[in-house]
Amino acid sequence: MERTLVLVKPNGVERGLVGEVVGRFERRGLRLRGMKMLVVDRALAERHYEEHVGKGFFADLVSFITSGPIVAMVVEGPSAVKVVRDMMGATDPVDAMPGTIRGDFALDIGENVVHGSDGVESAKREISLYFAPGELVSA
Ligand SMILES: Nc1nc2c(ncn2[C@@H]2O[C@H](COP(=O)(O)OP(=O)(O)O)[C@@H](O)[C@H]2O)c(=O)[nH]1
Ligand SMILES: [Mg+2]
Repeated sequence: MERTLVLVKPNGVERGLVGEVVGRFERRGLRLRGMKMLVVDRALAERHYEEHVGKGFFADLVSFITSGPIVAMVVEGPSAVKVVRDMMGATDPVDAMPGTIRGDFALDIGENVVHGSDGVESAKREISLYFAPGELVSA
């Protein structure tokens, strides 16, 4: 079993896609172990996206992720990191396959509706940024 962090980004919340995104994971058989709505502040955004510090799009990335409420969730299942990434589709929605979340609901790389951790270690780090241990439930 693995756990991964999923965010519905501000445009996904604004567009009313939270249920759509959560429903896809639930119907696939993945389990929700924690979920909350919050507004990300600059400090959390910079820690979350620390691997992208110095890149040309970093300022836009921080500005966007802090621009409105997001929904953060911990999703659990077999190979959850890969399964979720596959269901989200390519980072650039123009390259994302139809049937994926980004392939069905996005066209702009900067506003690609969802975030999913890219590995088991980054998932642990990112989950701890958004959730205290007591906020997560066990199987
Ligand atoms: N504007 C812009 N945004 C980007 C670019 N690359 C990545 N991003 C954004 O930064 C986020 C984090 O990048 P990355 O970790 O590489 O992609 P992800 O793991 O698929 O979300 C992506 O989801 C995009 O929203 C880029 O070249 N231009
Ligand atoms: Mg990433």
